[in-house]
Amino acid sequence: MWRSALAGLLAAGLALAVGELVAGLSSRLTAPVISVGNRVVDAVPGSVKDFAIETFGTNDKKALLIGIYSVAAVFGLALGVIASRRWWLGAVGIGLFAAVGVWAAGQEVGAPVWAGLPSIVGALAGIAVLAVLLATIPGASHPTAVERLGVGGDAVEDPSDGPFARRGFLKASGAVVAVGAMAAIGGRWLQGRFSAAASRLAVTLPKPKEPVTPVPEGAAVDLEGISPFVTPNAGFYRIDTNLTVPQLAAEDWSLKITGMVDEELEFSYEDILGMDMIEERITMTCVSNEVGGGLVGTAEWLGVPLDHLLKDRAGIRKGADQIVGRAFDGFTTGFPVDTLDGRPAMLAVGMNGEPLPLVHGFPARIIVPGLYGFVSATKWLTEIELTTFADFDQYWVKRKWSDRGPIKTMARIDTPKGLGKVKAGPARIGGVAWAQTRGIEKVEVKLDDGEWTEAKLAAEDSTLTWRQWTYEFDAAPGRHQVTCRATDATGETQTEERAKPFPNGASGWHSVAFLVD
Ligand SMILES: Nc1nc2c(c(=O)[nH]1)N[C@H]1C(S)=C(S)[C@@H](COP(=O)(O)O)O[C@H]1N2
Ligand SMILES: [Mo]
Repeated sequence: MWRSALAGLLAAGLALAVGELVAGLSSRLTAPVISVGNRVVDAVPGSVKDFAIETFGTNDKKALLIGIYSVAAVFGLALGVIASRRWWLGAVGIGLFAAVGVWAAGQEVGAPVWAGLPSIVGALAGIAVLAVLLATIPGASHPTAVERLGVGGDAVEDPSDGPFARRGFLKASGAVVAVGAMAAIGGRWLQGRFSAAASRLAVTLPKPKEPVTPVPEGAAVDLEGISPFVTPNAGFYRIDTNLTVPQLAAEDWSLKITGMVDEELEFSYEDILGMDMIEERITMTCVSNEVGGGLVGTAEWLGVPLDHLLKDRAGIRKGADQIVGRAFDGFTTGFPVDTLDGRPAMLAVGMNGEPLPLVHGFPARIIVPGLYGFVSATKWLTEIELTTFADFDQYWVKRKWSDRGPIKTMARIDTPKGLGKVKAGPARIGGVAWAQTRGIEKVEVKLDDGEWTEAKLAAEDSTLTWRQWTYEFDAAPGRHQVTCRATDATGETQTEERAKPFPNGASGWHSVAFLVD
């Protein structure tokens, strides 16, 4: 029985591995596991996305893939057992398995009619392997055809006969594992050919008309554990719906501006790099960021103002109230035309002095100060459409999230960390606060059940970036709790009321417990 189960597991594994290999043959094909994962991401309601981010952080995608592999493994084990009674049921099972893959692949954005090929070829390989392995298990049902190939069957009577006979199960299994591993590794390697990394490396960014102002003196506090004022690209949070990073070469990319405009336009990457560039430090925030969470970061973005592209070049027609960003991966965003109020919203091509990293949207994305990423920050952008809120619901609005995304005022404690240790005596607490486009006026801190006291604000960079703060106190031994809250420059203090990220961003005060000794 364990051999039958193992045979099923190996057949399922080989089917997936061959699927990877076939997917490596064309940039228009997607490996079955990835397609199925993409459909899961599409289908889950916003609350589950929230849960996934909360539980697995930015490992949510790895967790999903592990989940899919686990389901496939259990399915394979069960199938092996069933197939050892009636082998053709095993074949039907693998066929059903493949049907899911074919369907999932067909749903990929821009899927060709032959999108199901990796699943179909994978399934045929899986069925063949299942048949061969079953033939090496005494008493297991298997197609008589494999016997004619000299595998199993009568040969089982004689251990020395035929390459796969009798105790040959282990040999055959070993061979399947080896072939499967080669197919999977080879497939991943072939898929790597479609990477846009080379295209990105070849890019030389133009200089902005005026270089970004340096971070003002006193805006970045010297305190261990506080977030660096400018977040390095490698440490910048990544949130999107993709299991694999969309690969879009600059040479193949273009940006269309369509819809309610005076003139529809299309620009190549060269065209964009030839335009006047601005460079601005802007703090981005994800709507899924929990109170105290890390889905926020500040970068120096280089790009062309949306004002230039949409107002000077295309011309926004009267009546248009929504700017929709459409991405290569099928994702969409939408934000009010009114947001173009002079703030440096841009089509960004550079991040912290480099071409946009692939995970952050190479070749180009939108950045709008003051709006959560899910309504504005379209990565791998291919089209900007002018339309109305009445006419179009963007990706997350279809999933019941808010259709407006102003960033809520928030203060976060960076140091000490939760249950962190602090030495008794003079000590410093520190963190960041943000209220993009409004600015931070005040951060207050409360120790245990004490009074609210004002923290020391670092110098302000701009209203578009976060502001660091510190608080000095005399740490007495024992366990303590610190809570913080920010007041924005309109005079509004962030609410204590706890809200989950769904549907328009988390609220509440961040608290951290720490130990003094
Ligand atoms: N094409 C595409 N763009 C996208 C998304 C996406 O899923 N697909 N996610 C958005 C969300 S929810 C956020 S918070 C930001 C995150 O940008 P980052 O990964 O560069 O930090 O990208 C936005 N742009
Ligand atoms: Mo987000």
